[in-house]
Amino acid sequence: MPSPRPETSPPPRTDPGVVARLAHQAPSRLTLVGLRGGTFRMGSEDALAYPGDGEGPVRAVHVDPFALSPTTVTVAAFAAFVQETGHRTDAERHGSSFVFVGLLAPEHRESAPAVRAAPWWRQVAGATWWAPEGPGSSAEDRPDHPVTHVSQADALAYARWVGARLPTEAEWELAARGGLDQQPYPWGAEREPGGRPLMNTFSGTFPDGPDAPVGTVPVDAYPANGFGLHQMTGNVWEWTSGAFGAGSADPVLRGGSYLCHASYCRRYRTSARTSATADSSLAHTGFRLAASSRGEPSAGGASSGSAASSGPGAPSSVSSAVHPSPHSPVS
Ligand SMILES: [Ca+2]
Repeated sequence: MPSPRPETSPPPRTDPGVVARLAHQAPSRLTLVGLRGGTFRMGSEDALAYPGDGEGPVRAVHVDPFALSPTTVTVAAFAAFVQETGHRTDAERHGSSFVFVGLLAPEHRESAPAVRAAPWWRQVAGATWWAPEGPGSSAEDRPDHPVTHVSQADALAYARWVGARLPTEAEWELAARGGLDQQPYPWGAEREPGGRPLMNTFSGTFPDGPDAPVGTVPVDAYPANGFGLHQMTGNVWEWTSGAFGAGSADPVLRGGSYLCHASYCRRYRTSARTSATADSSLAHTGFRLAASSRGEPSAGGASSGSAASSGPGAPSSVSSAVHPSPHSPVS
């Protein structure tokens, strides 16, 4: 993952019209899927795993009951948050964010500096959640795509606003597995059963020869896993509240993205992990929300505070939208 960028300027200003039009399309309620938790086998030591990422060893981990959003937070939902709070993201404050070179118009490819260790990443001045490929681009054509160019700090701010939180790493993995034990994909052992892609990853030759469109897709574009959760792998990396460990306190990201490809980064698996600094913003990183089933969320509770009094498009509450689930993870 690219590291934080030097300061660039000037920071772009959000277009209130764009934000308002996107916010208008936000869901009126926050939906979470209740999960029973339990003990599951976390991590992987199989042939696909990256031991250096700390995927192993496989260990039994207990997770208390919790709830998770079935999709990542959308552009429209994030717009509702910005409209209500005026939140400015880290990318907006820094004045730039990182974008995959293949998504950029030719003139931007020339002007945006490449990341040395990963030259397909370009640091694009003015790339933000509402202008994902920089000036001249707009997220207005993708309200139902995952919001991107959001740091962990931005994700936490959104989560607080709705009275939720980010999932722990163990919660995320239990959820991703969808009730299956020790399978690399949320649906099982095969990456593309019958040759059918079940997640949004890079198809073709990475990075210059894609044979399919590259970039985000709507958050529910592929079938849900056994717990009713969409795209736990692929589409965008997802912030968790966990720390990477092994000497790094940086937050863990899970699930892989539309840039994952078997040739260099097979991190589109249930146990795969990576990290980035908490203020990093990237074109392939978003988040989903979690809440504990009892005793949480603490800040303002589930149905009080700013979330409940928010305007159109804002989630009404967490607890009233959380529904009990018959799902139970493997023992
Ligand atoms: Ca994902």
